[in-house]
Amino acid sequence: ILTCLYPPEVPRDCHELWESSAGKAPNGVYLIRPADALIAAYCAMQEGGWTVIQHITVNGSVDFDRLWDEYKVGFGSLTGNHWLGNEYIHQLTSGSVRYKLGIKLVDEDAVTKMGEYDPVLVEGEDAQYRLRLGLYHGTAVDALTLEPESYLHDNQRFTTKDHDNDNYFQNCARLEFQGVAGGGWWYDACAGANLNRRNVIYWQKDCNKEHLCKYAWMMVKPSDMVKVVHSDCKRDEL
Ligand SMILES: [Ca+2]
Repeated sequence: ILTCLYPPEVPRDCHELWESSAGKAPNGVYLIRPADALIAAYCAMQEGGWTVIQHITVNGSVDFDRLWDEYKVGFGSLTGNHWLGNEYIHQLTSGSVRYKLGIKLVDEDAVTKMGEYDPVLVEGEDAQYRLRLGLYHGTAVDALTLEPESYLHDNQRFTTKDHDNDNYFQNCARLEFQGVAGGGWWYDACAGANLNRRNVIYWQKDCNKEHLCKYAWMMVKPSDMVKVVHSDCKRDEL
């Protein structure tokens, strides 16, 4: 059991860590190795171990109006508001294991809404970290693959204030609301959802300037649709 608390190899993601600890690992910051490089990530260990790729608190102190290279490698505090990094999100979702994307939204009355896209793939930097999403289910509205407001985020490339890859004649990441720019996002022309605008967490009718949300999280973990390869630690247990 001790070897399971200290697995011999760095886990690929939080789910593998959850598995190798028999579900006992607590929430917190862990070292993971999605590809070649070791990175630190926040693990939300409920429901099988989610690797948190984004967390924002409305009007928090972390600035999300950042450059391409900052979104590439991540910014903020892993225990608080942060972006894990497009390169690592790409590494996590583009391996041999199928991943899903989890969205968690909490409004000012502490009402929580959830959603999942299965599968999720964020393509590489050569494809401007294009977002590819599968089927949705959840209690929140599907704000990324439906387009009731003519904004479709699925299949869009990532845009930052210094890299305009969106479908608008201006740069969506530079458009301000009450003096705050939108931040990096998979914009269309521009948004039916944007979890990186610091003063208004936006998710169609669930979170907007009339119905304020206080917190949002984006998380990934292997899809239930695939059999996960067990670590050495898990085999020892069996
Ligand atoms: Ca544009």
